[in-house]
Amino acid sequence: MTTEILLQKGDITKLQSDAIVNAANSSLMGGGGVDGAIHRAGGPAILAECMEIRKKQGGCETGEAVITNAGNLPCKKVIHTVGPVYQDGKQNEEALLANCYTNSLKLAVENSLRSVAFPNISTGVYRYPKPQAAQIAVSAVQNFVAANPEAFTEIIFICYDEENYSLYKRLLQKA
Ligand code: AR6
Repeated sequence: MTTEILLQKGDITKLQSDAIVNAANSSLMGGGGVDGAIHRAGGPAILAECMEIRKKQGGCETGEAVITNAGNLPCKKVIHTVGPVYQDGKQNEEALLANCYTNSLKLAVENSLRSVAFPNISTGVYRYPKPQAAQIAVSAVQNFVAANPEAFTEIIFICYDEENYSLYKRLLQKA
């Protein structure tokens, strides 16, 4: 069986994938952008589990991922990962951003989740240049799928803005 890598435009909170990924911050206490949208739509049960994780491990480091319930969302689980704040491209940003995708997928496998949707991590408040971020995201996911061909039925890149959507479209058409 092969994994489909799909592209969609829209709001990640509406998706019924097994897991959706949140572009969180290391406090896990919520914020703006996609993080705010997920907590608003999912309700307080997600934040309550984030606080439990904070108590246990003190938050989540950049490039790492944690998993919680999905509250009122139509997906089963939310995977929270913390993208790097883009500075000058010389602060290990590329490896850290790739880790977000890889570690989220590892966590999905560990939890037997077969479909995962990703937002465009770090490309909002964290200012990662969108063309580079798209390339890193697509490569990280393609590499994971090549190494784990049975793990997923589908992985969706969900783009909220037109620029990201057309960047991903070009990259995925080449694949
Ligand atoms: N569905 C899908 N994508 C979305 C949605 C949505 N509902 N809303 C926004 N996006 P950002 P970051 C896109 O800023 O750069 C938060 O405050 C948006 O267009 O959400 O990783 C956290 O708490 C952009 O392309 O995340 C952190 O403090 C992408 O999601 C910080 O922002 C990521 O933008 C993380 O910054």
